[in-house]
Amino acid sequence: MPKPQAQCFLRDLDINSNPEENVTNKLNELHQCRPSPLDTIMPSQLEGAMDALIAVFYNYSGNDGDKYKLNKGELKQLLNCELTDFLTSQKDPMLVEKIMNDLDSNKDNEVDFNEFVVLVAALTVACNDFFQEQKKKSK
Ligand SMILES: [Ca+2]
Ligand SMILES: [Ca+2]
Repeated sequence: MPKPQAQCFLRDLDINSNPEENVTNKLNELHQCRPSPLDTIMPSQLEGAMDALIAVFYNYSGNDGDKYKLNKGELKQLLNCELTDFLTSQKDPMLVEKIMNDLDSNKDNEVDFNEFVVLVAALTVACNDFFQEQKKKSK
Protein backbone atom coordinates (compact mmCIF):
# COMPACT_ATOMS: atom_id res chain seq x y z
CA MET A 1 0.00 0.00 0.00
CA PRO A 2 1.50 3.38 -0.98
CA LYS A 3 2.21 5.74 1.87
CA PRO A 4 -0.70 8.18 2.33
CA GLN A 5 0.15 11.74 1.42
CA ALA A 6 -2.20 14.19 3.10
CA GLN A 7 -0.08 17.02 1.76
CA CYS A 8 -0.55 16.06 -1.87
CA PHE A 9 -4.25 15.34 -1.32
CA LEU A 10 -4.94 18.64 0.41
CA ARG A 11 -3.32 20.54 -2.42
CA ASP A 12 -5.94 19.20 -4.86
CA LEU A 13 -8.86 19.29 -2.44
CA ASP A 14 -11.66 21.73 -3.16
CA ILE A 15 -14.27 21.31 -0.43
CA ASN A 16 -16.82 23.41 -2.33
CA SER A 17 -16.54 21.54 -5.62
CA ASN A 18 -18.81 18.65 -4.63
CA PRO A 19 -20.87 19.36 -1.53
CA GLU A 20 -22.37 15.88 -1.17
CA GLU A 21 -18.93 14.32 -0.99
CA ASN A 22 -17.51 15.11 2.42
CA VAL A 23 -13.85 15.41 3.30
CA THR A 24 -13.64 12.28 5.42
CA ASN A 25 -15.17 10.15 2.65
CA LYS A 26 -12.59 11.50 0.26
CA LEU A 27 -9.84 10.30 2.57
CA ASN A 28 -10.27 6.83 1.10
CA GLU A 29 -9.05 8.27 -2.20
CA LEU A 30 -5.82 9.28 -0.52
CA HIS A 31 -4.23 6.00 -1.41
CA GLN A 32 -4.57 6.73 -5.10
CA CYS A 33 -3.05 10.16 -4.63
CA ARG A 34 0.38 10.01 -6.24
CA PRO A 35 3.04 12.28 -4.85
CA SER A 36 4.13 14.91 -7.38
CA PRO A 37 7.79 16.04 -7.61
CA LEU A 38 6.82 18.86 -5.23
CA ASP A 39 6.39 16.26 -2.50
CA THR A 40 10.07 16.27 -1.75
CA ILE A 41 9.06 19.17 0.51
CA MET A 42 8.52 17.94 4.06
CA PRO A 43 4.87 17.73 5.13
CA SER A 44 3.85 20.06 7.93
CA GLN A 45 3.43 18.70 11.42
CA LEU A 46 -0.35 18.53 11.04
CA GLU A 47 -0.14 16.94 7.60
CA GLY A 48 2.23 14.37 9.05
CA ALA A 49 -0.18 13.68 11.91
CA MET A 50 -3.04 13.20 9.44
CA ASP A 51 -0.93 10.79 7.38
CA ALA A 52 -0.06 8.88 10.54
CA LEU A 53 -3.69 8.67 11.65
CA ILE A 54 -4.78 7.27 8.30
CA ALA A 55 -1.83 4.87 8.13
CA VAL A 56 -2.53 3.52 11.62
CA PHE A 57 -6.18 2.92 10.80
CA TYR A 58 -5.43 0.98 7.60
CA ASN A 59 -2.65 -0.98 9.29
CA TYR A 60 -5.31 -2.65 11.40
CA SER A 61 -8.43 -2.46 9.22
CA GLY A 62 -6.79 -4.49 6.45
CA ASN A 63 -6.12 -7.58 8.57
CA ASP A 64 -9.53 -9.20 8.43
CA GLY A 65 -12.80 -8.94 6.46
CA ASP A 66 -13.56 -5.49 5.07
CA LYS A 67 -10.24 -3.76 4.34
CA TYR A 68 -11.66 -0.31 5.06
CA LYS A 69 -13.35 -1.10 8.38
CA LEU A 70 -12.28 -2.35 11.78
CA ASN A 71 -14.18 -5.30 13.18
CA LYS A 72 -14.11 -5.91 16.92
CA GLY A 73 -10.93 -8.00 16.78
CA GLU A 74 -9.11 -5.38 14.71
CA LEU A 75 -10.32 -2.57 16.96
CA LYS A 76 -9.09 -4.47 20.01
CA GLN A 77 -5.72 -5.02 18.37
CA LEU A 78 -5.43 -1.34 17.46
CA LEU A 79 -6.31 -0.23 21.00
CA ASN A 80 -3.91 -2.79 22.52
CA CYS A 81 -0.97 -1.77 20.36
CA GLU A 82 -1.57 1.95 19.84
CA LEU A 83 -3.33 3.00 23.04
CA THR A 84 -1.78 0.51 25.46
CA ASP A 85 -1.64 2.90 28.41
CA PHE A 86 -5.21 4.02 27.94
CA LEU A 87 -6.46 0.44 27.72
CA THR A 88 -4.51 -0.88 30.72
CA SER A 89 -5.52 2.10 32.86
CA GLN A 90 -9.19 1.19 32.35
CA LYS A 91 -9.94 -1.88 34.43
CA ASP A 92 -13.12 -2.65 32.53
CA PRO A 93 -13.15 -6.04 30.75
CA MET A 94 -16.05 -4.86 28.58
CA LEU A 95 -14.22 -1.71 27.49
CA VAL A 96 -13.58 -2.76 23.90
CA GLU A 97 -17.27 -3.74 23.51
CA LYS A 98 -18.32 -0.40 24.97
CA ILE A 99 -15.99 1.57 22.72
CA MET A 100 -17.17 -0.44 19.73
CA ASN A 101 -20.83 0.30 20.55
CA ASP A 102 -20.14 3.98 21.13
CA LEU A 103 -18.19 4.42 17.91
CA ASP A 104 -20.35 2.33 15.61
CA SER A 105 -22.86 5.08 14.85
CA ASN A 106 -24.31 3.39 11.74
CA LYS A 107 -24.63 0.06 13.62
CA ASP A 108 -22.97 -2.20 11.05
CA ASN A 109 -20.79 -3.80 13.76
CA GLU A 110 -17.66 -2.34 12.18
CA VAL A 111 -15.77 0.87 12.82
CA ASP A 112 -14.99 2.80 9.65
CA PHE A 113 -12.52 5.68 9.44
CA ASN A 114 -15.20 8.32 10.03
CA GLU A 115 -16.22 6.57 13.23
CA PHE A 116 -12.61 6.00 14.27
CA VAL A 117 -11.67 9.69 14.10
CA VAL A 118 -14.42 10.41 16.64
CA LEU A 119 -12.48 8.33 19.18
CA VAL A 120 -9.18 9.99 18.33
CA ALA A 121 -10.77 13.44 18.54
CA ALA A 122 -12.40 12.64 21.90
CA LEU A 123 -9.15 11.30 23.37
CA THR A 124 -7.19 14.26 21.99
CA VAL A 125 -9.66 16.68 23.58
CA ALA A 126 -9.33 14.78 26.88
CA CYS A 127 -5.52 14.99 26.65
CA ASN A 128 -5.71 18.72 25.96
CA ASP A 129 -7.99 19.25 28.96
CA PHE A 130 -5.49 17.36 31.10
CA PHE A 131 -2.58 19.50 29.87
CA GLN A 132 -4.54 22.66 30.56
CA GLU A 133 -5.21 21.48 34.12
CA GLN A 134 -1.53 20.68 34.62
CA LYS A 135 -0.58 24.13 33.33
CA LYS A 136 -2.98 25.82 35.74
CA LYS A 137 -1.62 23.80 38.66
CA SER A 138 1.99 24.60 37.85
CA LYS A 139 1.32 28.35 37.91
CA1 LIG B 1 -11.25 -5.20 8.54
CA1 LIG C 1 -19.95 1.38 11.69
